[in-house]
Amino acid sequence: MKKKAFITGINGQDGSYLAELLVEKDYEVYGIVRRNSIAEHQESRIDHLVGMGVETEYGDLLDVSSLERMIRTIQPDEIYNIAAQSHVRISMDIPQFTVQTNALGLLNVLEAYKNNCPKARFYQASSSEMFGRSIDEDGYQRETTPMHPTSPYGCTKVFGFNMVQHYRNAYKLFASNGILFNHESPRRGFEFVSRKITSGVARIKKGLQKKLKLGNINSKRDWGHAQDYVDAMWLMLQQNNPNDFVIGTGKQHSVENFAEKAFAHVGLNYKDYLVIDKNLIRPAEVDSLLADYTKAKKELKWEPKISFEDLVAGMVESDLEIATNLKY
Ligand code: G4F
Repeated sequence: MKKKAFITGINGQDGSYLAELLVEKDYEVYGIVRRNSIAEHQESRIDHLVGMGVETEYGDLLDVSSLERMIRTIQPDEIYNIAAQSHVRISMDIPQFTVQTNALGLLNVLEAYKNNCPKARFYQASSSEMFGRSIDEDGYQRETTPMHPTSPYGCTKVFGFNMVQHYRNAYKLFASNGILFNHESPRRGFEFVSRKITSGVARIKKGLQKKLKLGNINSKRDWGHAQDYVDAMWLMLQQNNPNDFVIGTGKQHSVENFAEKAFAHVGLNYKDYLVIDKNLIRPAEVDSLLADYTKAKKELKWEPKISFEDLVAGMVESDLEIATNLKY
């Protein structure tokens, strides 16, 4: 019999790559999509999976009855909770919505899981944002690094992380946390810095934009490719026991370096186009994220395959194609 997976956030960057991976592995894939009054492009990342064993329904992490009904009727073997208000800066503007969606929403999914299919395996999208400014002496963050979140988003992710551990321990559920560091792709939302840069570079190259406005270009991130990271999510649920894993590349670049590489890819000097906009600087910032993914490497046999250079180049190329077809 085919395995069944239930994904919240299936139409996002990670959800769409994960759905592709699971289709490839011959799963039946089910997902919920939040209804939006502007229906266009809602499912653009997963359009190509229609008719390939992927089914979606309208739902919401805050709509307990539909969550319960879907999980009860589908009886999934694996549940991936990826949906969230995932933008750190925006979580400072809409903290209550962020807490309801990310914290109470996760709790709703956990409860639906515990009450309706406790034999399933559960993945929670935890985040390196949980560490905040906390760094081990050697400059890395790992599973044992203390968590001191510096944003409402980070706080909700710490809540979710602890809840998953609590449900695992109290109810003996197979529930695991993936502590994922920043991961990007051509499917990344335009409001995150990587995509803002690569779409800006493409538009500037095509004469559609003159300047690129950014906030803090000194912060450093450990950027990987989302496609590599969904492999790690799946691997976590194939282990003998539930556990928590840091997923990253172990390499770090500044925002400035990302911009430099992206502009250089199209033969431009970033210094000629970059403008610092003080309004884009966050009230609180995470300066440095760098993953020690030794545990994942050892236990999951997972390693990132796509380099930073290929990630940036691939995103710029994809955005050049979009800019050429004027699909903005
Ligand atoms: O791309 P960002 O918005 O990602 P951020 O805040 O690191 O969060 C991402 O990674 C987390 C993992 O640690 C996830 F949990 C989270 O869901 C999300 O995927 O910003 C990256 C850096 C920040 O330091 C920010 O201040 O870029 C800086 N930045 C500078 N100018 C900007 C901009 N960020 C954005 N979004 N827009 C700018 O104009």
